[in-house]
Amino acid sequence: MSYVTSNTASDLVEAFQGLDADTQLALFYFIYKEMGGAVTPAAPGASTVSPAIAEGLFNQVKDLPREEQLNVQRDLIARRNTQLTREYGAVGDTTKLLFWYLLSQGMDNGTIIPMPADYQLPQEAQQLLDRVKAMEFEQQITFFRNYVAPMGVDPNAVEHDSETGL
Ligand code: 45D
Repeated sequence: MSYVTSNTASDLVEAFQGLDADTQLALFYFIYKEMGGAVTPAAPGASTVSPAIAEGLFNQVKDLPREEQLNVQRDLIARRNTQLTREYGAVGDTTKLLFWYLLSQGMDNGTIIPMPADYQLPQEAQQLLDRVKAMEFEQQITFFRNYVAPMGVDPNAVEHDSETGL
């Protein structure tokens, strides 16, 4: 798979990755909120997405207790080696994006732990949000793919861990 990545987009990925995991989660959710109805699973390019796989991953998270739902998302960002982060790492980038989208929708319909109502986005994250808002829709999608792609653990790229059996 290959996409054109502008320097700005990859700078931005690095800037996101420089935030702590919780701030990344919060920022990502604010982005979802900003995008509003712009994203639908029928968006162009849906051909490379596997909705059933994204949903299977999502359902695993949904079935966890609330605090665990949050921890799984932190694990993905921190690239901790777990069963779920490896399953995530094995799916295509657009499927990863759909999975995150399902999570954010789950936050809105009460099946996934919501943001604290009084949460304030830190200043440096607010600036990154403004940069994303300033991008064209297509650029945003490319950026999101590049952001979610390296999350989790690529099961083909890590040694077998005898302690966890993973
Ligand atoms: O208590 O081609 C904090 C598809 C603080 C279709 C917290 C697509 C402490 C095919 C950590 C903040 C739709 C896939 C709690 C294209 C605390 C296709 C919790 C496009 C509780 C192009 C924070 C898809 C949490 C797109 C839980 C564009 C935060 C998808 C969670 C975009 C944040 C998806 C989440 C986006 C953010 C998803 C889950 C922007 C998700 C954002």
